[in-house]
Amino acid sequence: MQAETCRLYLITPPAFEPRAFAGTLAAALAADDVAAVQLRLKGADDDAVRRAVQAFRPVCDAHGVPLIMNDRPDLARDTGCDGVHIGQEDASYAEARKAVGPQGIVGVTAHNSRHLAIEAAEQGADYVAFGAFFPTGTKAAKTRADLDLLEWWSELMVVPAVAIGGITVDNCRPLVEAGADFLAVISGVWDHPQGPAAAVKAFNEVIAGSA
Ligand code: 3NM
Repeated sequence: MQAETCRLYLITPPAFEPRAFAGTLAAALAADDVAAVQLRLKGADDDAVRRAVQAFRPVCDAHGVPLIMNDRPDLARDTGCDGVHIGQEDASYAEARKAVGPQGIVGVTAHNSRHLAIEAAEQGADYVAFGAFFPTGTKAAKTRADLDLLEWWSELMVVPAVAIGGITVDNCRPLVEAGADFLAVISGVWDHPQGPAAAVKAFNEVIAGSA
């Protein structure tokens, strides 16, 4: 996952019916540029996660968008996902890399910590994720991150930075201008008043129009 300009990184909503949601996802991916899709199904059993991968895989493939598994390197490997995103309490970077191989994407949550981000980058992470930038109802976010962190990272480091947490079409511009490489979004896309496809278009318009 490399980005010349900032790109959108979609994360699935907290709950969905896989086949129905595959249609929603297809419409979102058809609307405009999306860099990656993360399957995030907290608390679901493994079979439910497998069914979701089966439903989403053809959609992501049709749009050339990598499908990234949240939390679970073992399931990422078993289901043939393109990568895995790990938090600080999930598997280690080494386990994640081993599961998805040298070509797989491994992303690591760094919260608001320069130290955790540098550690992940030195280990070989393909991106580090900072957050939460704004209040979010989707998750009880442990930390708040600020624009200084993004600016500092993007000036010093080449490993891409993902910004997450409460990001919407209306509030994302400063993150883009501060150097975020990816905007990871849940409710700002799936709960957009005009629907997900309109949200994907609108995010891309703000990104294109940012300095
Ligand atoms: N991680 P929304 S905030 C999954 O701060 C997640 O690490 C966060 O959902 C962090 O776009 C968050 O709806 C929720 O706010 C993102």
